[in-house]
Amino acid sequence: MSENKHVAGERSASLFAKAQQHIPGGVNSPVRAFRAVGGGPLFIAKASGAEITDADGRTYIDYVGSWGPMILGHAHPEVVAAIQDAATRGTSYGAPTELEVEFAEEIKLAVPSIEKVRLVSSGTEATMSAIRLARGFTGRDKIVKFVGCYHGHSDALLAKAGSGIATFGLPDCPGVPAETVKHTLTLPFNDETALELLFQEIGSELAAVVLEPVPGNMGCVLPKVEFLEKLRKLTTKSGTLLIFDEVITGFRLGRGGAQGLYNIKPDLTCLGKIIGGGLPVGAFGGRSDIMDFLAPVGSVYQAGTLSGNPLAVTAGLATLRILKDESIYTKLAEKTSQLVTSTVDAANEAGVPVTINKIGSIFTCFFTKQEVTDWDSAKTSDTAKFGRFFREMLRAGIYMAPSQFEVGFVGAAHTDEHLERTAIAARKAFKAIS
Ligand code: KE4
Repeated sequence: MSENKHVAGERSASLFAKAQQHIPGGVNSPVRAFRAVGGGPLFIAKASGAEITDADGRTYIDYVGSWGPMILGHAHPEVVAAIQDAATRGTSYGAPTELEVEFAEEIKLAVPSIEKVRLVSSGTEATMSAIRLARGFTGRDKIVKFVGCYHGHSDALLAKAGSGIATFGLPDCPGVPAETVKHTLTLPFNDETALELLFQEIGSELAAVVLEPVPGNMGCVLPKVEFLEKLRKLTTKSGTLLIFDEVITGFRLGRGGAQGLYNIKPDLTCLGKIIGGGLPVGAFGGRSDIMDFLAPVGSVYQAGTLSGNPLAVTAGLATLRILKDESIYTKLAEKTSQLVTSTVDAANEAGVPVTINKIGSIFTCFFTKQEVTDWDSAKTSDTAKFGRFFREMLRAGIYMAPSQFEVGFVGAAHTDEHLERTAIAARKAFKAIS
């Protein structure tokens, strides 16, 4: 009997039908439409702690956390109070504020490679600006990214691998002119040989290499330490800037992010998600000699009406200040290990082959028995089986990322009771799809 893929309630379903008349696909960001997992999306009415409630009044344990920002849980009392208080003093001035100085100092304190930082309003803006800055600073055009890494939707980064490693990038979607991506080269992640070959060939022509040091956008993939170390060595030698896109990992894998964990110092770092505390904030920062190429000091132009918005910075600042208690990260890692162990046990009990990658409080359950170390191995996952698992978990009140190639997030508000309920749901879900 074919499964009814729709899990969402009537109110979500009717809102989705209405939304599609006004908004492309009924959503303001594609992944939210549930197209990778089938059925229609839940329309969320409210959230608190580790739980979200949909338009039909059903509550779920949330492992998406707004795709990473909600590390402290939804509607954290201190963050909400700070926003409410700030709002009484106006919501935007378009002028510098003391808050932005305090925020910059907090970021620099946590991420020592950042000597100067510029705020923007999204991760996309952060990476797009960092690429322009790297090109302006080096006077070079070519950049390198890695297959399976996503850095937001700016044109130069919407490139897919050309045939062979040293050929020009190809547009990854319509609307991106070939000229815009012809300087974007794409390599396989975790592949030192490919890296060495490219740098031998054209290292001196490369403005920057940008990567997610711990990729989350092909699902959670762990870097080989020697790959990161080789990358740092080759970029330093060739005068190429190393850009860490830590939009997911920044303040997620610890206050120092992935660079703190792996002890690699990039030239520029991009941040987002957590630093906004749930409001729109992105940032890019790094060496002063590079950052001072930015207008108005230097001539690389970059700007933004709501950059450093006082309300968003207030939410971010409140969040970062709470995260100064680094015991939070130890507890997050413990909870994540507990969740992963129970998931593996459930899968084994049902005889469903899975590979789970985790680090800190992010994880992905790949529906493949292969080790997942890059995009080629990630895409061996059975996405249809993942979709069935996703819907079984949703029916059981567990809200996971609606794509096999995303990460799940454990937050400070997830309790042992949440983890136990999730383990019970997983045991039933794996049995149902086995
Ligand atoms: P935003 O422009 O969405 O704030 O950030 C883009 C971005 C940059 N770098 C990394 C490593 C990212 O993961 C992202 C955005 N992440 C996606 C999901 N993995 C956000 C969800 C969405 O696109 O709706």
